[in-house]
Amino acid sequence: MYQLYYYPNNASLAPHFLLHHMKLDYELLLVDKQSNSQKSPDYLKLNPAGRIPTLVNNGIALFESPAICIHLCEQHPEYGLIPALGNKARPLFFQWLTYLNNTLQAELMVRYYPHRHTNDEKTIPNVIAAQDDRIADALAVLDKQLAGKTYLLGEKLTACDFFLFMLAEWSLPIKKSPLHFSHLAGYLKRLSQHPTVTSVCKIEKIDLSPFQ
Ligand SMILES: N[C@@H](CCC(=O)N[C@@H](CS)C(=O)NCC(=O)O)C(=O)O
Repeated sequence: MYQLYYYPNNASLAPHFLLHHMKLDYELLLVDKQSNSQKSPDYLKLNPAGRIPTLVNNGIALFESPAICIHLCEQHPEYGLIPALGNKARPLFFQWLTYLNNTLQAELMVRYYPHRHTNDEKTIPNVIAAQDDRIADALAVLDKQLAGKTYLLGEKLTACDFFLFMLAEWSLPIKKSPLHFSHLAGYLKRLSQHPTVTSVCKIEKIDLSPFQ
């Protein structure tokens, strides 16, 4: 039994997609972000970073969404969501997952928590505007990679696709949203119809209509 500490449409969404896709036995435990529960003493014992998500299984509490995704993929290789050791696509899997987490997600975090990145409230609109440009630059890189491909790594669905779908959802409100990019828009439309995506988004009450 896996326990996923989550909040709807947060960084827990990619691990949630994987748990559901792999038909694993899991329990969702809401971390009430509205009351800052991610900073409560009990939660900090599991996740000293005070962030969402955390995955608990077999007495191990794991944080960082991409680490959770890799762990789940490796625990259940029969679902083929990570290329096997020795497969040429494996380093590219790590490259793209890291790009998603370390570039696109990091830029989105600044965009959505701008007050943490300036000590002058007047400059918050400037932080947001700068981030919109940086997010668009990252989306352009992903759009180029998707040209002529069904999935980010080619013809096979991997955990990177679920991770990208999560970040694309967060990127919808930005000035140049993912839907402005033709390859990305087509890919997201297809993924938004994937049974794992539709089921999990129904559970988390995420509106998929913008992708249609
Ligand atoms: N690098 C972490 C980031 C996690 C993260 O920042 N989660 C956000 C929600 S999407 C959060 O917990 N925010 C609350 C806070 O920063 O206090 C990951 O990918 O798991």
